[in-house]
Amino acid sequence: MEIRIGKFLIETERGDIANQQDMDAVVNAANAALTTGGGVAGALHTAAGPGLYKECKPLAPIKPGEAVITGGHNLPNKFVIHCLGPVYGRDEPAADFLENCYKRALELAEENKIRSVAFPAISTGIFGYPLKEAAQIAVETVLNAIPAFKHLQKIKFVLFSEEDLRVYNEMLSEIKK
Ligand code: AR6
Repeated sequence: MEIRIGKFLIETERGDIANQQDMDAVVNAANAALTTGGGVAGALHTAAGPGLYKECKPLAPIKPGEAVITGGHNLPNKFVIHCLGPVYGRDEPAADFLENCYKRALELAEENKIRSVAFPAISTGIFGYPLKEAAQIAVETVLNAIPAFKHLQKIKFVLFSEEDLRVYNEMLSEIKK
């Protein structure tokens, strides 16, 4: 699904964050040490090759709500923005940390003149954040940031399951009305 807000485009799709052609940057749901891990991080590091971790290592550790940017190495994207989301039930206030991840990722995108970014549903896998609550924060944070964008033209939310895609699409349909 896609919705247009002025010149800005928000898209959703069911897919793999490690296979995003035509996007300047992809976002990693990282761990504090910026090591390979599983889920999104595992998929991105595997596809990017060992050069990604070599570039990440000196940038670690990062704290919940923080983000750092690296090259895309063997990925089809020029950049990877690594965000550390909150572990649900441990890093509080979780909503603030998650919001900061999206804010910081968008700031880094702007600073690097990035036009398009694909986000996974940060924190909603191994870190246990309920999908619907996390989706609301993701969508609202992007919407609030749009007026300040100078370079960004497109955000894509890449969801791993049909159910997750449905939740995002329902939320975006509400905005469309
Ligand atoms: N493409 C898109 N979405 C995916 C993919 C993929 N290839 N794989 C999983 N998802 P997670 P977190 C979905 O666990 O909760 C890592 O080991 C998944 O279904 O990747 O922030 C790190 O090293 C879920 O909806 O990230 C950290 O230790 C969402 O992406 C920890 O997990 C996020 O799941 C981070 O946990």
